[in-house]
Amino acid sequence: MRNKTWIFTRQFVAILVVICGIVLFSPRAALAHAILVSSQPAINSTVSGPDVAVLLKYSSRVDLEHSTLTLLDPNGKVEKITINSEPSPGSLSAKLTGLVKGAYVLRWQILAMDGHITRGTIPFQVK
Ligand SMILES: [Cu+2]
Repeated sequence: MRNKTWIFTRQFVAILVVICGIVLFSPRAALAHAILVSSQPAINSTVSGPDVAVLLKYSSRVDLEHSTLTLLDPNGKVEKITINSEPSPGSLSAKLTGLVKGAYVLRWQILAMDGHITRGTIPFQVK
């Protein structure tokens, strides 16, 4: 009973099984929310001013439009920092300018592609 419809159906089922397998097993990382993997400046590090480059790397892709960076300066003033770009998927960059000597806290809040928001803080010193 090998007519054309039967062969087509078998191929269709085979393709379906392959697609399901790819969806279920391959992009595990893409389903997780974003965790900070590395940061520049590093947490609790001391860096030179007045300009400090920021590079944050996450464990999954992030939605830049719904992600924010703020900087708490030594005087207690909070400033919103513009996110410049996504140098590679899951990372973001920004530039801090005109920093004086003292203690700062960079706060990040990001939206991962799975719809989860994560946030954290990066305290650092400018010498
Ligand atoms: Cu998540």
